[in-house]
Amino acid sequence: MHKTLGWIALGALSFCTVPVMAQSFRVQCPTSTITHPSNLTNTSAEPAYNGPTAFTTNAQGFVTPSTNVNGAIKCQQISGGDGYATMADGTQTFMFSFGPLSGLANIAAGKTDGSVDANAGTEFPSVFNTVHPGGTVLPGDPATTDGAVSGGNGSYTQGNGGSAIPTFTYNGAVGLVPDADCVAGNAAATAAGTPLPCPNLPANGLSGHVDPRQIMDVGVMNGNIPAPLMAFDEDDEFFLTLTNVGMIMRPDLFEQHTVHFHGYPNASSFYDGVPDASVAINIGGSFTYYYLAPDAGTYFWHCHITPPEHLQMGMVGQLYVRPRQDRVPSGQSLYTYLGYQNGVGLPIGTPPDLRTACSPSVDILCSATTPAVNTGATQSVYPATTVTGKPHPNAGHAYMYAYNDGDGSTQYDVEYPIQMHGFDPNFHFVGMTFNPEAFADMKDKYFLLNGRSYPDTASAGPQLTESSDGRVHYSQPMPTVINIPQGGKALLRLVNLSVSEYHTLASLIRMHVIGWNAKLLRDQEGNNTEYWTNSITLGGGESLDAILDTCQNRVNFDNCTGTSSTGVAATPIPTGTYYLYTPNLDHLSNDAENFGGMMAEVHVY
Ligand SMILES: [Cu+2]
Repeated sequence: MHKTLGWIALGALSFCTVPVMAQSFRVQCPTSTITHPSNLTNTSAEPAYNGPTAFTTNAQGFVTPSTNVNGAIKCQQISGGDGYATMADGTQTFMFSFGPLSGLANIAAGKTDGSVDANAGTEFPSVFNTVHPGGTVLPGDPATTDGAVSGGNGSYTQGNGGSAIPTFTYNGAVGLVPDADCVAGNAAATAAGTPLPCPNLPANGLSGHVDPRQIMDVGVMNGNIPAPLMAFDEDDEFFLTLTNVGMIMRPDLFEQHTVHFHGYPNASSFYDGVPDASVAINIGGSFTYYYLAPDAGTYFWHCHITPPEHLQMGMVGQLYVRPRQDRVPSGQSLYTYLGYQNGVGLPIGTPPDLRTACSPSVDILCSATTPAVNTGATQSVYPATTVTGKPHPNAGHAYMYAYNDGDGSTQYDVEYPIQMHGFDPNFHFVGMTFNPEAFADMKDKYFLLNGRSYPDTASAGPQLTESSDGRVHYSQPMPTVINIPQGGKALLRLVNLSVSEYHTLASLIRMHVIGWNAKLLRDQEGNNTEYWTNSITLGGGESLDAILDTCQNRVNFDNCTGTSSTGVAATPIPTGTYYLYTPNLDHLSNDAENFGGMMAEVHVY
């Protein structure tokens, strides 16, 4: 009797449990949200900043924007899994790693450095939500390898200087396809006059449904170091889909992965990526993280599963938010237009924006206080040529800044995200070969800038690695060749993501340090606390913004002309190759080679 009851109870339980739901890959990139309603703004373009967003309370009692919607929607898809990278001594190293699943053509084209369109895999919905054209260029392999187009895996060159790298243009979400079942079901129901099985399906059939075959074709062994760059703008909403494709070299492991935006003002702690406090992503599943972008600055991100292991193995990436000040209309005052000064200045008659009306008397947590002095700096566009007649790489583009400085002090001509990093090849070897890994024994032997050591840092374009699947992958897409037009300024967005080491970088061109840990260096009185130095040192988990200024005795923030009050003329430094390098000599090596390591070329042209 007792036994029978038990079986009945078990049977009842089995009715109560939810059906076994297979995990599946999905992707999410809305074209309209409450914050960015498509009837009020083009969500696929960054609008000029014309004052703070005005809000109204809708019929349901929610606060919604009514006019002046700022920012846009950005989307990105990444894989979590494994892969290989090539070190400067020729060694191929196994990694646990993230790889790109959007913006692949941009990344292959080298749009990961100082260019204004260096958005890498971060895309507007209009780009992200496009279906691969298919045809002869199949959606899988060509996106990350040259095998399927060039007809073989033997013909490729390191860097993008060779002709063997195929041309492809697809920057959308890998795997995104119309939901065929829903499309067919709706068509049949419409013909039969019965209720639609998928009533909310858009006309194009896209509902976040993906073809898992395409995801796996591209995502497996797709590892990049650094992990995919994420770059978006203050006021944006960011939808980031992580797709865990598993680690094909470690079938014994069922590692989850997460995305943790380090030091970032998250929309919700649910998206923080700390697995014991929020959610982690299993193999075979996708998850879309959601972020707002309230504060400009240089951040970074990493996986938060067993951090010493997954970070050491390569799951570390770069992240930055461009400031609202970039979008001030040309000719307007940087000091007044953003609504600093509690409503004085700015778009006529509008109240200050509470995010940027940074009055120390009312808000001591604001990220960029109003400058103490109105320098009269105004927004403009980069000229066609520099003072020495060199073509400006961003000619015609609006001036860009690291922060909402109000005085132009963080303006730059080109920007380079640089990850300072290193790893222990022994740890990576045992990570591939099923041996127990001793965290305490970690000792870095390779020292990297953006996943490469010298001389590989100096080769332009993405670097490729042939992995154990016999295919060629873009393993290290970001070069660290810093090209500065003579008299101009390069913003270095520096982060140290090493698990085990402090790192120091030195430069003969003075570094103007203007931000630290995603905060403008300025006191509460509005005085700049920036400084000039020839070397910076960061611990693991720190970021720093330094401007390499190729103008000596600079007077004007936006060109290398003029004379100081003491009669010293601003003068561009000579053209030539300079170096950004570590003065720690044991970090100027590639494992057993006693040269290489953490060094990059700075080309002043
Ligand atoms: Cu991980």
